Amino acid sequence: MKYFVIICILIISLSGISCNSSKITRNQISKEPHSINSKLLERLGTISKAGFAFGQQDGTAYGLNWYLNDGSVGLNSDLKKVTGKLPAVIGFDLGHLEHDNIYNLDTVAFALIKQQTIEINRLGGIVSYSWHADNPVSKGSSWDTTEAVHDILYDERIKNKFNLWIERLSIFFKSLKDDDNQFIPVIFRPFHEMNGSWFWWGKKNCTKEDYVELWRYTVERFKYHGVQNLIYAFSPNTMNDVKDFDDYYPGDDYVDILGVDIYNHSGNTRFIESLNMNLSILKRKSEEKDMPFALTETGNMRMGSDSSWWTETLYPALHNSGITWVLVWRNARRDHYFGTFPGEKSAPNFKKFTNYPDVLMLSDLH
Ligand code: BMA
Repeated sequence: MKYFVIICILIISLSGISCNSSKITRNQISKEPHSINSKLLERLGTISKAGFAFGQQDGTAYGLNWYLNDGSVGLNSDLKKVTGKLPAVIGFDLGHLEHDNIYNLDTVAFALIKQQTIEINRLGGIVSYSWHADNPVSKGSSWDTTEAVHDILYDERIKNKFNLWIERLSIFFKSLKDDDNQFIPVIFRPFHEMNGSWFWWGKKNCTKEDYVELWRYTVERFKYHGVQNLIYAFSPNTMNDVKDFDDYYPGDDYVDILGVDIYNHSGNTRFIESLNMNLSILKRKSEEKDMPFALTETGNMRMGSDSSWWTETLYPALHNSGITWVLVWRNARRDHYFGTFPGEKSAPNFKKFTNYPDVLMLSDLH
């Protein structure tokens, strides 16, 4: 009997192995114990136990009154000028890399993005890439809502163009190596805010099924080009309910991290309500799927007249929420900034916020 049981177990486990090996998914690959990506995922898990990492889009590339496109001055940021500390997460956008351009859509040089990615990784920070890709059909921007997703999937000419775009991004991703010649794991957050209709991959501009297919196709294409260092983040815009997540979710085999983009555009009360509701959806999903979750974009356009926003509005909603990081959008101009900067009204309050023990800047990650 004992031997019979052992033989049964062997047969079951062997059949399991053969099943799995015929369909090893990307997500399983990223979670292999020694893979580079699993190390970053593990780190993200550890971070959320201590608090949440704080980040800014383009934060080390430019700020109010300064612009760094040669990389010679090292890492600086408006937030560092205010607090003495660099952010723990830096977001960059890859829009226009699909055309092999030198600069992205916000005139940040890809050479600088690469150089700073390497440097941020060396210092123990985290890099997250979004992709405001142009519309492959109309040749307009991401905000050109001419239908394109269906064509990428089913029109050979557009598909070939998109394949070339993915190939160009692949070359960039594969060039991200550390001092030991190992690939640097980065977060990649394509086709974001799909439950809104402002991008060509958004709600009214393609079917849900085509959106999911586009995501999966993109992941497969990167795999085809041998890209191994991407951690995929799926992030809708503020969700009305869980349907906004479920309708577009590409599946656990194609996603590593869950996120949401929520801005303080409709006042603090609405913002806090949305955050609470949305983060509780993500928390439930993250527990079910065993994936980290993050507030992948946020910001308040009215910080100048709401100078205690950081500690009185943002912090109470994020404290103990379980998120791994929060990323505020870029400091582009005086009428378009989402972090603070020296002399800005909320700067002292931001400094107070970053002194809270669970708000983690780069130097707090160790
Ligand atoms: C938007 C704005 C744009 C920018 C885009 C991509 O939210 O900041 O000015 O081009 O993000 O970074």
